Amino acid sequence: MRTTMDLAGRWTWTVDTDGRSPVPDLAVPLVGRAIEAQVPGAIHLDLLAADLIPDPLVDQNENEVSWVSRCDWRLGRTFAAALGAERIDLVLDGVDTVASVAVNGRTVGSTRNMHRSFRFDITAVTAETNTVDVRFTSAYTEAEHWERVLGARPSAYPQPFAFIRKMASSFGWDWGPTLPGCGLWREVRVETWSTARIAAVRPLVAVYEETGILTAHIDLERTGSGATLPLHLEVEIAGQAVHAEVPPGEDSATVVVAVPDVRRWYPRGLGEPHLYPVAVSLWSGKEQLDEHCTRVGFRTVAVDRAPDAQGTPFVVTVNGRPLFVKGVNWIPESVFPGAVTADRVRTRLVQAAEANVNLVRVWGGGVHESDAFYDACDELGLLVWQDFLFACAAYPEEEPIRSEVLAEARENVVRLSSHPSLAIWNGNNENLWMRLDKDWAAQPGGELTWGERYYLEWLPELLRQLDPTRPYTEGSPWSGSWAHDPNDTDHQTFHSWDAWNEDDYTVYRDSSPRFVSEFGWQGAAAWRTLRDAITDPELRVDADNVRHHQKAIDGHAKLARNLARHLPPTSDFDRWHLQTQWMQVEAVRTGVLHWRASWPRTTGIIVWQLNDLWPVTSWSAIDSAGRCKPLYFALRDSYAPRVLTIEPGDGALELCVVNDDEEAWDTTAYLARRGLDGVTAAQWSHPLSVPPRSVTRVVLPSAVAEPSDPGAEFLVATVDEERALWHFAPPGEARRHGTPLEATVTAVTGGLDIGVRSDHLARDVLVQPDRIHPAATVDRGFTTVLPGETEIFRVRAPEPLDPASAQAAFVVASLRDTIDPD
Ligand code: BMA
Repeated sequence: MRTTMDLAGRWTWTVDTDGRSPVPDLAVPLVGRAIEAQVPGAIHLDLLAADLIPDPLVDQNENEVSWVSRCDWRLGRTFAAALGAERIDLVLDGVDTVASVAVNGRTVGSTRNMHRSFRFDITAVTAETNTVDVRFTSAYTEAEHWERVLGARPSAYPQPFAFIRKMASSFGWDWGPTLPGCGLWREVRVETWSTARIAAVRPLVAVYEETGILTAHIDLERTGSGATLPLHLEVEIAGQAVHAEVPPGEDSATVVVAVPDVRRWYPRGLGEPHLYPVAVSLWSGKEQLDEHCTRVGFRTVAVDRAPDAQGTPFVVTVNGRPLFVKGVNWIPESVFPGAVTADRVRTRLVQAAEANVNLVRVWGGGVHESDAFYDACDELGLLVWQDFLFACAAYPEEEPIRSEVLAEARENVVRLSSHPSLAIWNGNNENLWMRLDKDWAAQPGGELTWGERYYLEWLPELLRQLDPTRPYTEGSPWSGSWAHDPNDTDHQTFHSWDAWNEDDYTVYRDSSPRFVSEFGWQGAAAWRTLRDAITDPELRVDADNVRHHQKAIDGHAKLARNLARHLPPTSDFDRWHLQTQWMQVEAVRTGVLHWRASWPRTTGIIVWQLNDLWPVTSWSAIDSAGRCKPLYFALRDSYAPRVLTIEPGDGALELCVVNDDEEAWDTTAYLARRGLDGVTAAQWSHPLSVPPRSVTRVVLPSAVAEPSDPGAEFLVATVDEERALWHFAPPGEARRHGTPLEATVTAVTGGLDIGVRSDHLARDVLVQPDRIHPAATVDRGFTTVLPGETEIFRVRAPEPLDPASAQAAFVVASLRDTIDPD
């Protein structure tokens, strides 16, 4: 039977002194020094733990540690091996990135692709005690070499990430620092085996009414003596075992199992994500040689792109049922890929699921996500859209890049094929669009290859061979062909970025793209997260350290310009901080609700972005410390199965009642136009019968929809538990009144309940729990308190909280508190 010895844990780094490494003069000389390493891990983290560099994520230390990325490094350890098996393999699930690997001083293999795994036969060089030595060449040395050889070409960023198969965003992005590192970022082990082993299992599923069909494609590897033996495979699922003989000389087999009365896997909102364990075992006579355990889920998935009268839709359909995609874009959880644990990934995905998300898009500047990521999505009923790893640049189609791309794609298509959550493969992020929109052809290097054949030929062909069960889209955005602009609101997927970059969020309401696979708005990270990342005694909006934690070109200026459209300017940090978070909520909520109300023309939204990989002002809903920004709660509420929104229709306000549920919604809508002091100026009610998975729009009569005094009135719609508000005036122009918020703080088990009451409308009250305690959380974001009502914010923490702590500045604050008195 194959045995495995885990080589995770303690290893040792030394800087490679072959002359290229720009080793700085440190207080403790680096050359010759042994530095403790953790595997899986990353060079920066180990240097930090050894106190050899400052925290790269604090202040502007990113710049100070840039030498680390330019050095060559050696990573080694010793290991004992049990001899006797026919084969001993060193298996590396992830090498970041350019390395040569030696065992007992003999080179056994080399790597130049972080997105592949490697298996090196070390039988001939292995003794009872051994050394393994991994010599990393700086990623820059490799990338700049191929950039010179193949020719520089257009890119959205100055770094050479398109010339090396390494997580693009480790070179920096418009939300991330430039810290490309090296290391063994996934598991490492020694495997010993004889006769044969299971090399790969590719279980594809189909479902016909009540019957699930599992087709398991199994690849074997044999030793020299195993080549002449007949072997035997067993595939077990749902209490059935199906057998297959593998004659001598053959090294693959396909086993088909029918599962009657199958329980299907459904994504969130459609049903339960039912999973079936599958065990594949390999035998030689009565001797078991190997076993591979996995899980599958029976479901069909398709994207309906049949042209219609309005253009080309993009309808994700699971088990034959079309669904409205409530998605989030996912970026790597750390700029140091080896630092991402299974627990961390799971926590984040649970947060997504609790925010009513039903699809996570793994963006192409990151990685093919981990088994832990996909296991969690399978269990949580989250669909996954996985990009192939290309983003925002022209990529060379020449060698050695092409072979590496195809090898990594082949391996990951097989590795991820068992996961029912994996619903869509996507060719790239924005490259087809940028080719046209940024006029790449006219730029230096524009005459060179740029990646089109990956997206339009090679990757779809590879999927046809290895996994025809899942839909493929050539790019995001993509309109289906060059006949239309790749980013066309009438055809397939659309990225909505003009609003953030140039216009205003209100323009979201001007169109209803068929499927919005990216849109978003920046907002500051939680206060505590920024406070921990910036050591200035006081946080100031314009401080260099604060600006360093903003990576978008002109990011602060865009924030200021966008805020100025809705609020009087402020230079006070705490006010600015709350205002950016408020604006992020307003913008994203406006887009989400408008596009949900545009169903069935618009069939999905993927908000940019769920998570962050360092403390930064970015588009994320959850910051790098795992703290929920107010956007998180707005997303949860606007992704709820049933929502209301008041939208400016054709000359009149409309109430849109969105019912993304199995049941019809038979009810009554109550509308009231009220004064900020609560007095009702007009009211109206209307019976509703909203069929399942549909939207009903009701034009509101002018009596409720038209204010007599816009600065002093608001509109509220109530349908059962749901509520929607419409403010007739921007927050800076609403009538002021003297009454302050009344906050009643009560100590309860696990934290504090903060009841907020107001005699007048208190627009957008926010409780910031991290200003009370670093680990405190709250159950809601910006909440408007209606006149005379009380809203409870539940603050929870791992230790008792002093009610007086809630009195500190900006723990409880409303938007109004950020606007300077006239
Ligand atoms: C899109 C994404 C990312 C980027 C984001 C925000 O272009 O694909 O590349 O981070 O917008 O600008």
